Amino acid sequence: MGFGRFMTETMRLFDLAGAELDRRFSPYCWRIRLALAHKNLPVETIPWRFTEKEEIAPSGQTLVPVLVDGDQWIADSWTIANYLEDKYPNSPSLFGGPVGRSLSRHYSDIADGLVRAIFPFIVLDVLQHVAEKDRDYFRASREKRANARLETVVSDRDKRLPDFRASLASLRRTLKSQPFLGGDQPLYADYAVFGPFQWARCTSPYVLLEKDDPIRHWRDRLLDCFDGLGRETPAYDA
Ligand SMILES: N[C@@H](CCC(=O)N[C@@H](CS)C(=O)NCC(=O)O)C(=O)O
Repeated sequence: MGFGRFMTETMRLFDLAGAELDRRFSPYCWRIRLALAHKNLPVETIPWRFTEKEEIAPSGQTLVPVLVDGDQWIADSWTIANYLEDKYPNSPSLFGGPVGRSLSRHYSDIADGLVRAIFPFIVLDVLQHVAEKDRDYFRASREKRANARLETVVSDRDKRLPDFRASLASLRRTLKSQPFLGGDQPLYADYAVFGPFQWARCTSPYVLLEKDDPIRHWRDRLLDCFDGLGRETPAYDA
């Protein structure tokens, strides 16, 4: 009885955490942290470790982010972004309209590709930050994925770096002429592409982006958004 029952319950987000509870480093969770802030939706983040599968079992799958809104459990960053856009239409749009939704889908896929491209540079550094109880699982699952020892995966990263940087040319060109992918203000496309760079920043001292790279300046602008939300986690100045 009373006022409380008329108020919407705060949403909860299962958010990947490292050995330190406040090191939040999932590229996919960061998309949603920023998307929620964009929509002015308060959220309680729940630090989650790779092996805590039972905690997110009601979502019917094994990966984070998982958003809990009342009695609904929603998994997968793109599904969550669409859910937020549709469920909260009066909050600022994540996509800038229906056409923007289709274009954002493409940026979400580009961002997934960036996760795969950055993985062989930082995966051994990520291992150093994974919670103790997750380490064996993390190494085994990632070595299976890479079909190689993690030490081998990263061993030639200096040699590969110029090609990786060159592969970012179109992103760099766009961000040289406009502050965000969304234009003057960031949209979901920005948050999606930011995720992999934030993942690297939170886990690895390896300098993926040169100091004067427009992509780096854009990343830093996104770190400043929402009262510096992206800086609320331990990270490297890389
Ligand atoms: N397609 C999913 C991918 C989510 C994903 O891969 N999450 C990782 C954390 S970055 C995870 O939960 N991994 C758990 C595991 O490897 O067991 C999305 O967009 O949300």
